[in-house]
Amino acid sequence: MNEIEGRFVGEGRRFALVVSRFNETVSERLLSGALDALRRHGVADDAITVARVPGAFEIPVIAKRLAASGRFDAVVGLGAVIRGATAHFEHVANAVSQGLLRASLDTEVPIAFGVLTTDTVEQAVERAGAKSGNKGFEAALVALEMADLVRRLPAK
Ligand code: INI
Repeated sequence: MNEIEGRFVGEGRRFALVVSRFNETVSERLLSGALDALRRHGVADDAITVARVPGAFEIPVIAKRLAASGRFDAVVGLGAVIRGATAHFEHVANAVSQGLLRASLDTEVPIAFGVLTTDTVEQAVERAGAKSGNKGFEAALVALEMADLVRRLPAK
């Protein structure tokens, strides 16, 4: 049996993080969590690029462009879409999740989904390091694992 699984290897790897400014307090905490995860696993600071976009809706186009550049092993989208704050919650939440999936499939570069979709600001804060972990940290771990997994796959 041949099992393939990615490890959390950061040395020599390059990552791009796309962060939305909307709900900035939460997004910045997600970014801190993601940077913490990458640094703890040996990713060098000069191997990390952070791109900021206005809102979560804008994350996919920039994530796709960065992924397509060939300069990154994986990309992470970070943001918070909060139902209480918008009537078009469903549209923004669907757009960012579908957009990131498509960008990842189109480029074949792993793109981790570090976007919170919650009913309230309190729930978002809880998931951004306050009470229920940090989704930014978790998404960066996924990016590390997927980047390593891709390298272990057979060549096309
Ligand atoms: N963008 C977010 O990142 N989170 C939100 O909760 C949100 N709300 O509430 O509307 C939001 N809207 C802006 C959207 O992402 C776009 O920036 C905007 O529609 C312009 O394209």
